[in-house]
Amino acid sequence: MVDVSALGDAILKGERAALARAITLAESRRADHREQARALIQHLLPQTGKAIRVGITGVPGVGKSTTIDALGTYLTGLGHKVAVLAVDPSSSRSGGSILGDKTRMARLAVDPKAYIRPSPSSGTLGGVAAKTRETMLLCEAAGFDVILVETVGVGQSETAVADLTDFFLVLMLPNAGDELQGIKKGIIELADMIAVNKADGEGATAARAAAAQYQAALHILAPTSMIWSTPVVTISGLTGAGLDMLWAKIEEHRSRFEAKGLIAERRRRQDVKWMWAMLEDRLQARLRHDPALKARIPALEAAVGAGEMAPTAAADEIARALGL
Ligand SMILES: Nc1nc2c(ncn2[C@@H]2O[C@H](COP(=O)(O)OP(=O)(O)O)[C@@H](O)[C@H]2O)c(=O)[nH]1
Ligand SMILES: [Mg+2]
Repeated sequence: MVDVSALGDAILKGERAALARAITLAESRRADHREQARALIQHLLPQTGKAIRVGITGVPGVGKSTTIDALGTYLTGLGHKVAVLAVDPSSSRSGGSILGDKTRMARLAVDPKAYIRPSPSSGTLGGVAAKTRETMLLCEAAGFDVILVETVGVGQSETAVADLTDFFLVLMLPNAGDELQGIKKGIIELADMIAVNKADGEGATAARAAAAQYQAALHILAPTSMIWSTPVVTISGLTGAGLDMLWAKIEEHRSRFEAKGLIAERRRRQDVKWMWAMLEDRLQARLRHDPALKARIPALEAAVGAGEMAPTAAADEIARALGL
């Protein structure tokens, strides 16, 4: 049994081992561990929420890890404490997470002011994102004031990460011709900023051309906001060029939105979404794991499928079994 208040105090003091232990509890498959993690997070809740939460996405190879390493190092140099988390719903299948190779984050991995945590490996995107959200809160309690959440463009993971963060950064490759084809309208709408990476050496000219094209595409696709129009910048994660400008933009967004209370509003909206997402996850888990239901559902499904039972009647029976 974990002493929640002792563990909480150790986290608030910034003890790494305590933070790692708490995150392990939150990620555990055991219900009693997760219950303890929840109690701990509830206990620490007043000390959370003070970080800038930034989501970062882009196709594999665009340079997310390289950029996070450079950006994170730049930020710890400014005195920030930086936590790097990941949402990678494929990690349980592939056996490795997108943060698995710390070689791409060689500087940050040994930086005492940074903390890198790979994606939890669990079945559902909802489950992975919920755990990452708890990890984020624990990192905030431990004093990390910048949270970078990396995700790859698979399924709905971008939406999940946008729902975790205050600012959503989309990295793009310079060869815009192909890339523009691949732009999903939804991603552009989620983006608070687009950064064309690899704007160095031979790639610099192509990156600038791509940025101009994305800028034009944004005029057509992006929703207009009174206080923010999605900037398009060029960066090099490799050389670090443009990362100071990129961070300045993120801070500008932060101060503009904060002044109007819009960061707090975005987070409250996210919290309500999370409440429902977690409830749906638990209902789904009940549906899948309740022994009586598990035994009964195939027969109900078959009966409805064969036209022998009305869908309403079957839904009623399942709802009754769930106590609804
Ligand atoms: N020239 C150049 N190469 C880069 C840059 N950023 C990343 N790369 C290279 O692109 C490849 C993929 O980078 P990585 O950070 O692993 O991409 P990720 O899959 O998005 O995390 C690696 O070979 C990097 O060295 C950059 O800014 N400029
Ligand atoms: Mg990577």
